[in-house]
Amino acid sequence: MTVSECAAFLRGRDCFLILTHQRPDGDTVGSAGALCHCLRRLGKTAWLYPNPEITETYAEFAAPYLAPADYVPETVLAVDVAAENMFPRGFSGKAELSVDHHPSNSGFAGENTLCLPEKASCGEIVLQLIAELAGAPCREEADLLYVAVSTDTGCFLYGNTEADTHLAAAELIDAGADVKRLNKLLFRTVSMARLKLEGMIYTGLTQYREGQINVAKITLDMMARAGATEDDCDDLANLAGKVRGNRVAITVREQENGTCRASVRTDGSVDASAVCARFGGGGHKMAAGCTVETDVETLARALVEAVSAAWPT
Ligand SMILES: [Mn+2]
Repeated sequence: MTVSECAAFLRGRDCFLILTHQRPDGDTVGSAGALCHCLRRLGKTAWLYPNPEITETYAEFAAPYLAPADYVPETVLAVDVAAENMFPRGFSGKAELSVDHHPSNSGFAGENTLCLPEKASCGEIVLQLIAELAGAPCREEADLLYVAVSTDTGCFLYGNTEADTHLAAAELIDAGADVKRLNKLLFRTVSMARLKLEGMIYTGLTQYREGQINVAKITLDMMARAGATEDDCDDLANLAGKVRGNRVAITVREQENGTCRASVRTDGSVDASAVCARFGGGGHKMAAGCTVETDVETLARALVEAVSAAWPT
């Protein structure tokens, strides 16, 4: 459906419950929160499903909108959720509407799907929806949408960042988004546990092929020694690739369930998805992953061998 069709759908309904995705990030929380706030501005009742996995960083943004336990919604919609298996833990039921930007959106909401895969963040789609519903976003919505847009683009650094992304951010700044506070909070502040964990990861970094392959290993023991939780583990897969001269970064992380999860990031010279497919995983040419029942050292060694075997001649 189009943005205006989606706006008409929302205008015709009431008593909304908005779903965010499992392991919620800034885009799903910020987009859902802003839409919730805008629906309330229109006189509607709207709440967010209390996603049990919201991390400390994003808790303050979701807090004013979390549905009370006895809330009975009439209309359930999902924001930034690609498929039903990404519905938040503890939720059972259907969603009538999907607002999303994942190219892989499964179509779980049928024709009531507003999916714009060319957008870097779902926040940009919600910004358009708000424009259609209420005009300019208010200050609260601008803050929430800035959280969405900035986090899904790694503070406007990732390859998904377009001129449109910056235009959306400019609109949000005009609407009063507190970018100074938000940028400091989201991109220039980390927990002590995260700093300690990064220190251990950098210390343990191993290099192959004159530093063109870099391998980071993260064990449960390191996590425990750093006092790190899942909230401290954003973007760990990007650390190894920061070394000058890197072409392939491999990150292997030990999981609680006895498996190891690996992520492979490349400059495109080696097909990460083909490498990970050999271990039952997959992904894209420049970013892929796999989960294997083995230990960190064994998986790291096997991946280095697989990458070497695929090295361009
Ligand atoms: Mn997103």
